[in-house]
Formats: sequence, structure tokens, C-alpha cells
Amino acid sequence: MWRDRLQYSWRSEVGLVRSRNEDAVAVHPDLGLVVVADGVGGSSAGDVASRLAADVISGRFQRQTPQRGDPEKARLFVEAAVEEANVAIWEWSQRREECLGMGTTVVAGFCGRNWLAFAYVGDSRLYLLRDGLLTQISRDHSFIQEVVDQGFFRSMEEARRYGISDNILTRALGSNTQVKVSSDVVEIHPGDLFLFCTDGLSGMIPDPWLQQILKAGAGQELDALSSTLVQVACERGGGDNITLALVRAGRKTD
Ligand SMILES: [Mn+2]
Repeated sequence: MWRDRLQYSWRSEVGLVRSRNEDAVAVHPDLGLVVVADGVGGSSAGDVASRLAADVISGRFQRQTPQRGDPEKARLFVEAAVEEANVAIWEWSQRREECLGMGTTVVAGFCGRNWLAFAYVGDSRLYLLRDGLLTQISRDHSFIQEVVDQGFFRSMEEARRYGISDNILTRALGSNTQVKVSSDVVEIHPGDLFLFCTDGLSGMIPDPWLQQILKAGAGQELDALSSTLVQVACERGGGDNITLALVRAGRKTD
């Protein structure tokens, strides 16, 4: 089966500055499921929110796995799983004072026959390296992305120069009973490399560098490539928790 050609690797590290890891990752190769989440704020319960997101989404896929042959249904299924996680986090935060105001970003992907259905909220990202070219296929739900989209600045770089912060989310899981989830489906080609990550990776390593590292890692074991990414994020400051998951589609000759 095509899906058996997929390889997975994942890491979640505290980094060099933070005292706790508030990111979470869940990877289920048997289900073809990847979840990466970055817990935010409240007082101290970011790790509770990100863990809930990973667990609730995983649980939904463990109870029932969508058909491998229907990408549109799978996309809606991943979306529904993210919405379920949102409600679970919100309800949890209402019951415990120490969790009030907690939230999390999330990016989740489900691998079907020859496609990946994904859904996300916040600024955790999904990238695709295909034919040596890196593309971000999620779109951040962040203030800086919005001002760029609205044409106030030509690029994130320019917005940053004007002092716009990267860290203001326009959407997160757990802040309300309802959340607007973004989702899409992308074909999987032989040789494709997908990177799910939190901003502790993408915020530390500029996209052109990320492309270089992923390209250079083409012939490497996936775990070695994961370690390299964590190492580079740390060398560049490691200012945040660093979490990533890689999914590589084998080539026909593999
Ligand atoms: Mn982060």
C-alpha cells in the first residue's frame, strides 16, 4: 500500500530559555496521523491545552478512521477533530481556575492514499519540500500575517522592521466555544517531505535556511534530520520550545 512508504520522525524539546515545554506532539504512523500544538498563556496551563489538543484529536482518529480514498471527507474529519479539541479545552478551562484563559495552536494532518488532509488554528505551520523547493502550505492566523495580507506591508520582514510582533495570534483553540478552522488537502508525490512545526522552530530558522537544511537532509535518516533541525534552532537562540514532525514519502525506487 502506498501509505506504507511514509516515514515519520518527531521531536519536542524545551529549548534553551524556557523552563517548561508547553508544546505537544502526537504521531501515529499506524493511523497516518500527525498533531503538533503550541500551548499559550493563561497563567501556566499552556502545556495542559496543547496536550489536550493532541490527545483529543488522536482519540477521535482512534475511535474512527476516515476512509483513505476520500480526501474531502477526510478534510472535514480532521476539521471536526480540531473543533472537538477546541470544545474540550474550553470546557476544561472553565472547570479549573488555574486553567482559565489557556489556549493552544494546532496543526493536524491525516495521510490518505496519496494525499494529506490537514487542518490548523494559530501559527503552528505545515511546510512541504518538493523538488528542492520549500512552501509553507498553512497560513498563520497571526496579526503580522493579517497586516501583510491586507497590504499594509509587502512582507513579514517589512512588517517586523516596523515593529510588528510575530507573537500575536488572531485565533487559538480553547478561547471560545467556537473556532474557525482552516483546512486543505494536498497531493503526496514520491519524494515529498512534510514538516509540521511550532514557532520555536520556524521563528528561529528563516525559511531559506530551513529549505537548505531539509534539502541537504534528503539522503539522511529522518531522525538525524529532526535532530539537525532542533540543533540549529538552539544554535540560533532556542528562545522557545521546539517541536516538529517530519513525514517523508518514499520514492518509487525505495
Ligand atoms: Mn511557541
